[in-house]
Amino acid sequence: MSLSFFSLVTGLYVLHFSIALILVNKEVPQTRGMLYPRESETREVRSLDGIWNFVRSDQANPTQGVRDEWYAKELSKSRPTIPMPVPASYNDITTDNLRDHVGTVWYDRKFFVPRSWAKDQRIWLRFGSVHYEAYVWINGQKVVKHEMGHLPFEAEVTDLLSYGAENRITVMCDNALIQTTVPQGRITEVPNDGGMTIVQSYTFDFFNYAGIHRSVHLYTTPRTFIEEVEVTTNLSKDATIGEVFYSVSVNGSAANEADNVLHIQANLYDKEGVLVANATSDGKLGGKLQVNQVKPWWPYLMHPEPGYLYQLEIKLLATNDELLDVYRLKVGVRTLSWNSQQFLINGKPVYFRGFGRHEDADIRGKGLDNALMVRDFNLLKWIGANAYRTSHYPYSEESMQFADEHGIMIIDECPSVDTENYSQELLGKHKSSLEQLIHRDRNHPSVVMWSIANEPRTGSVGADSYFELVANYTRSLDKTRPITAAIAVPNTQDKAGRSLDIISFNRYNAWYSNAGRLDMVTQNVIDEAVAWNKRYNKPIIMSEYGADTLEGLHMQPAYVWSEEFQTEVFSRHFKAFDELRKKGWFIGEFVWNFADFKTAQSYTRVGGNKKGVFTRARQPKAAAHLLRKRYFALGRDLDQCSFPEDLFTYIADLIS
Ligand code: GCB
Repeated sequence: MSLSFFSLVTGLYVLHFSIALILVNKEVPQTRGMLYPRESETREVRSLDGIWNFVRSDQANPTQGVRDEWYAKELSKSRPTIPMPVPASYNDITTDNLRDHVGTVWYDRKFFVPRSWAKDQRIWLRFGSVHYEAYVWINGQKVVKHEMGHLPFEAEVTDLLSYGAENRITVMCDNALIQTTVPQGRITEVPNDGGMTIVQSYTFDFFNYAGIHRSVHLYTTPRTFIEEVEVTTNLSKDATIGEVFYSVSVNGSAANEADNVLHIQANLYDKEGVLVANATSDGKLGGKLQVNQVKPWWPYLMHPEPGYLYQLEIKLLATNDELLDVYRLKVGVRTLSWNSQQFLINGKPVYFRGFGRHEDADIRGKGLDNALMVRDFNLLKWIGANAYRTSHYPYSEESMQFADEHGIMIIDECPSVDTENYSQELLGKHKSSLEQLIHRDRNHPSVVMWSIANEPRTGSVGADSYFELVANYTRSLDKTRPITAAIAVPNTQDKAGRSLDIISFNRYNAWYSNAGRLDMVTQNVIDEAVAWNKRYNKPIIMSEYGADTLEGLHMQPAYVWSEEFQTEVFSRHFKAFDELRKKGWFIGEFVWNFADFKTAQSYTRVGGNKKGVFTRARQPKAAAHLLRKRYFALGRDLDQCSFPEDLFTYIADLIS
């Protein structure tokens, strides 16, 4: 085994305390491939989801499984295993304290590879995400190592598989967070009743769920295949003609043969399956499709037909027009633009009304759950939201596709949260997290902004150059979307805002400041937003506000933690937002949080963070009904949407 394959675990959890004053802009590794696995006439996809076998390492001995080569045979030969669902966080599945385990855990399962797959093609193993660091073996042979949760990774396994036979996949997952992981944490050794123990701490306010969080797939490609597709779009001034620019990269031997000039046949179909544009590329494998009478992609409630998607079919052809590979993806045609006052979609100013959210649920933790995802989108639409921020890490690819379909705008956040102790190593990983995120999500029309951090310590030493480097790097990867960060330090101390395009700020008036004082919300919100705008002359979003609320607790007059209090806190913010909207540069309001979610144990959290407008079981609290009225009222005021019939409950016939 190479040393680099085991860098984190063999190095143990070294504590880094470097405060670098000089940060250098070094290259970071670039992601290749990783198109979402889709079947086509040239590709097959197989899921490896299901019940896997699971072993936790001894906390005091996280590297034992590596030294003893547990991957060389079935895990059950080394240790007793327990069943573990994939995808899911492992933390809340058992009845013992697996929840608080720190360090490595192991998974394995067997699977069959059909004999037909041995034909002239390539096989890829792809993980939607494993948190935090993953090491993967097939039949005892190392395949891939990946650091960073919430992001996909893959590797070719063609030569490692047995065809027409049983195979074994083994995964070691390490949840340890240190000062140079993204997000950061600390590992300490402290005394307990049994001697000494390892403790994981972190400053961010959500539980550090871990495990194989998203689906695991095997998929096939031809020997020479479409490895990358990048799409950008444009609209004519009168929004009647759309342009879809595509650029394709190919992997495989035929791509390198001088006498074989590969080309692309690109076909664009509308929702009814009618071909609306087609083009044949030159040898550069890129080109443009022109769509007359285009139906642009619009956000929910901004247009009667939101989330309109075309299907782009990419066919890779050899010189003799032999079909080598086919890949299809959905495309929304829209433009984004921004200036010092506004953010516009298809030339129309946008006012964001939405949420900060979490991928979080009882039992499955951060594991992909289609039922939950569909329920959440139903609630988003019920409440009239048009946007959310993927606080505080990238969400599942399936949810990004869903947002495209439903016209929900996404502020796409990388996993950097509470960023501090700026170091060269951290900078490299932070940039890499953005590179992986942009690579994964760049073709989604729903993604309208990149968020490069949540509540970074932007007042501290080094923040200035650190965030300049991170923002410039993000811009170098994608110039079509603006960059923001959700900032919580006072604007007088902030050193990052100058590097952003849009300023987002988080503040908890009447909660963390002046708890209970409903008379100290409206003016404070107005003053702070004005101060941010004055300092940077950029559009401003309030990206978090709210109050913890225990469902069923009622107190009149309003008292902290009651449903009445959350409702009142929201209402006082609405007043501020309406004042701010008149100023022209205030472009959005985001409640914290969509639903209650789990956190680390602390005396400030009763069963987790309760700032949800919905409970963890996705039922509305009283404030949800108020918020719904506001979001639809804004929709009607700004974009002439109609009201749902049940928005107002009948009280009395006031005409008679
Ligand atoms: C914040 C954080 C968020 C927390 C929230 C809270 O500012 O961005 O992650 O959950 O406050 O409720 O404390």
